[in-house]
Amino acid sequence: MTGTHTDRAARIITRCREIAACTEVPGEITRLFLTPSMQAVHALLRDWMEAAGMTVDIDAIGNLRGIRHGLTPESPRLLIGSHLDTVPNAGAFDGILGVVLGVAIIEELKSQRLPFAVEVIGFSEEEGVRFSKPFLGSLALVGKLDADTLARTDHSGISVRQAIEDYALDPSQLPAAALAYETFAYLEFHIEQGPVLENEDAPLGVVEAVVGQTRMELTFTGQANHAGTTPMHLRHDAMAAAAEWIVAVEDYASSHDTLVATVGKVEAAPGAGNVIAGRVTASLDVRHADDRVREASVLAILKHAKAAATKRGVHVTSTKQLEQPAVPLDPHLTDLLSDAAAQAGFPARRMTSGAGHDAMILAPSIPSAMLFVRSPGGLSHHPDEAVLPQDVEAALATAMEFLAQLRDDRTNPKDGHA
Ligand code: HGY
Ligand code: MN
Ligand code: MN
Repeated sequence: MTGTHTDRAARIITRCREIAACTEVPGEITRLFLTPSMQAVHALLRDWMEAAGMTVDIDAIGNLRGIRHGLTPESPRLLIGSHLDTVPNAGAFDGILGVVLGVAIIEELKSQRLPFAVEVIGFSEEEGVRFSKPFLGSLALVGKLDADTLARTDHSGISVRQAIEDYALDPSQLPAAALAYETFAYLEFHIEQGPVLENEDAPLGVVEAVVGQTRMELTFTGQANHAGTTPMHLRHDAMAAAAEWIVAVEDYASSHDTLVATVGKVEAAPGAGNVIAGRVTASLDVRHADDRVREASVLAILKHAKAAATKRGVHVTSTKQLEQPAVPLDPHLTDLLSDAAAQAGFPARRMTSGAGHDAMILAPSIPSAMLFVRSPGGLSHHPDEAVLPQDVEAALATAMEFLAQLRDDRTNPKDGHA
């Protein structure tokens, strides 16, 4: 690949925006698990990967997997990737940047021989939007897609299993989606999605750990009734109960340092302005670096829901969709990544990720590391999400340096690491 370093960064950004045009909703970026727009994304990436000499396949959960082979078919394998699905009305870089950067790394390698193969993966589902359960793509790599998960249904009653079949994939082949046994490490590039790097005017960050998260759905059940004839003291208003609770969630999290708790989705039934809401379902997302703090916070927040409901004669239930402990990333790989960033001329601060990532699913199985790229405005999960070309260039330069360090590390292992 010829051209200047700014060309290669510009090309990565252009490709992310080409992928962004593959959407279920014209005029915004919305691409959920195994929806038709993912076919167009796979076609674009397959073209770029095959042009870079990679062998490309789609596994049974819909992950796109491209391999640059090593010296032999049994060569150890470095996995680089991120996710291709989005939240509704998303930005163009969350997840996608990590996959497109992976392809750019392969292009930069040209014919350079490495003592390991490189697999670039585009996970089919990380956000958890369609089936209210995140990480379906990476869970398949570590054998954690259980029968209950395959039986989950989306809003139109289609199960995960059916969605796989509708995408012309075969659920019986899910075991074959497992990590190749020769995979020795996972590397994920991702936008920070927060304000830290921008506040410090830093292009890159090296992630040491990913905070834990609990995701739940609460249902407040009261009594629908006429908005005009029902006196206030005779109501069992599910909306008012949920509303009091949502403010209590904000108050609770605001009074506990570094805890974050969010109610991002609320649905009311029957949903008419002249009817008292009989039933309200609300999401809950609680995150903290310390699992004990997160678990205690969830219990306290559920107590607030009970109090807000009881005082109105409303009943409240909750279902857990995700209980994901905090995950430390691999110290040795993280040191190598820090060294590579410094060597490339971009000293990167170390940090914890408030966002969840596929790396937290893989890290318990294989040494994993993450590099963050600055998010201008600290904005993400929003159409104005952006990256700066010079930061993309810094990430690619760091990646090439990291591969060189990994090559040396694997050919002359220091302090027992291989
Ligand atoms: O929600 C998250 O943490 C990530 O964007 N999936
Ligand atoms: Mn996201
Ligand atoms: Mn993401």
